[in-house]
Amino acid sequence: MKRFYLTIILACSAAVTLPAYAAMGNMQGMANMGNANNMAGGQAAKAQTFIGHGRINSVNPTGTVNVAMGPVKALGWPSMSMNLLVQDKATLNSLKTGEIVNFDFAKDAAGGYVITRISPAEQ
Ligand SMILES: [Cu+2]
Repeated sequence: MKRFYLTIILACSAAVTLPAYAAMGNMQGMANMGNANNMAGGQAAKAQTFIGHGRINSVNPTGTVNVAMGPVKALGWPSMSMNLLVQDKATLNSLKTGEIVNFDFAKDAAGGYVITRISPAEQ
């Protein structure tokens, strides 16, 4: 029975992450994104936190924010707009469209990217 429940949990986690993946189809300059896994490599990648800066395009009821973000050199990403999951759902309520933010994000177990900390940037 334990194995059965574990499967359910994994399936749910994948379903939550799917919208983020779907949104990536709209992004420009995503050629480098697939390399992020290889570049960071193995166990170290899971714990690695990246720093982002950008403007919020939308706060979505699915628990993601769409951010027009600057380049992330550590990942080889150019500037782009993308959907990122927000780990702490309570912080979604404090975010507004058009707001300039600084955030930390990391790769989650399902291979998506999740914001672990986000705050208004000083302008
Ligand atoms: Cu992206």
